Amino acid sequence: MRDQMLPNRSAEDLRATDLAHHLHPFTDHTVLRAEGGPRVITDGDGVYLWDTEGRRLLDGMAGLWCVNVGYGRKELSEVARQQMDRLAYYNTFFKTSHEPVIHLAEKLATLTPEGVTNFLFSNSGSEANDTAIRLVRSYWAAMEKPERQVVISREYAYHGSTLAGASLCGLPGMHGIAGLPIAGIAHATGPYAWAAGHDSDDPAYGEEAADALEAKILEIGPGNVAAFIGEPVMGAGGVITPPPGYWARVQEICRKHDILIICDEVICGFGRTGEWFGADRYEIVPDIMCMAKGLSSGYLPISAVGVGKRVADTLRMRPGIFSHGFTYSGHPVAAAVALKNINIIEEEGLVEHVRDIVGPALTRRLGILTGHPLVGQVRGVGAMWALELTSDKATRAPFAPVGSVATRVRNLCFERGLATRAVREGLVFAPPLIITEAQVDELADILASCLDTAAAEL
Ligand code: PXG
Repeated sequence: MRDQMLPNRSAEDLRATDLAHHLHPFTDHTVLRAEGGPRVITDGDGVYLWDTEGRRLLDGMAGLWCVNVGYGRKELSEVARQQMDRLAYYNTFFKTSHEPVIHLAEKLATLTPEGVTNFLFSNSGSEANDTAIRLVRSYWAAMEKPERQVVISREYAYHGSTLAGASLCGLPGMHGIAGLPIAGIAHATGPYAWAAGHDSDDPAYGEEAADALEAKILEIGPGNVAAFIGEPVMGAGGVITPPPGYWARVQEICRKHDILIICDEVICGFGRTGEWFGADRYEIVPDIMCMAKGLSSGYLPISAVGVGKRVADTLRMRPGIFSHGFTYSGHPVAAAVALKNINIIEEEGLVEHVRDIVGPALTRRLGILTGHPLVGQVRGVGAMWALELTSDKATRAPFAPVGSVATRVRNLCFERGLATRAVREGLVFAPPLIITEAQVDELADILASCLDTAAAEL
């Protein structure tokens, strides 16, 4: 089958050609060249990937936190083919629509938290977050409070890589390009218990971490703040779980100062936390919620911004145009695939599978590693987990240079058949939601053996 699509070329040829012509995201190309080029992935099935050397990898990251239903779903390719044959493209501008986007919006309204019943579509999480910023600012302009412009994000947040998305990020590397962050974005201290010297289940810390948001609001002046944006659980920043009481207190603070809440569900949405959305898990009532990744399980690019009544009414009930949108907003093929993907999640009970099987299995198997000499903390929820490595469990000191041991463990994992990501001095896991208990065992066994090897090398 593959031979019909792509010329058959050697692994070496593919790597050399990639080095010659392909600029990669988030990559040091001097390192890539020194290492002889990228690993080239050719196939995926279930939770497994294969590369050009024929090596099998258990995908501990569901691609980039997105392949929720796993690889190789013929139902999705079939729907895409049928929709392409029927109507490959039409836009949703200028008073037109099409069936897939209508069905998808209707379906999302049945899944999202109460009050979120209207949806704007785009193609990526970054575009969804850009859309959210423009929405909240235009909401406040419609309310005749145009001075409410600032969007408050947090340290360690990841919200994307467009100019606005990168500005919202709370990761210093994301602001390394001139002009970033853009105006009107601020960052509060994030709820990172490990770095603050607390247990991740310490309720006193939950309150303290939320109060950091209020301090930032007061510094800026509540009358200048449009919205707070947060991932229910921070993903790319290192699976930073909110301490108990954190989201309740954050919402209390936002309500007190009349600040809109944007929930970035790009990673947490569609079952990852063992609920449909992180908002369900942490009882968040969002004004706006941004979805991507698991919306289509990464089979095609699509994102959605769910808009609660308060903001939606300013668009729906007032004359005037919200000058925003993309050629591919609500692309019919992507929308059809997203809808089918949601059907699969429902029919196979994947949200319940994460809640009842995957979450408990990861809690058990990764939890044991807390006793490992290199491991300082294991934390997570549902199917998103992190291990913090440390050279000293009492002081929580990282190794020198920071990240060196996590990177070594990551490299060993790939060699032994497990795809994972190193974040600072930690490792993160977010496997496809279809992972079985036996496959969780396989993941944990490989990880444990790599930690042992790294510990022995030190
Ligand atoms: N919000 C969140 C919470 C994300 O995790 C985005 C927005 C942006 O989505 P797009 O589709 O524009 O990439 C993300 C993306 C990593 C990694 O290495 C994580 C993401 C993207 C790329 C790499 O962990 N998250």
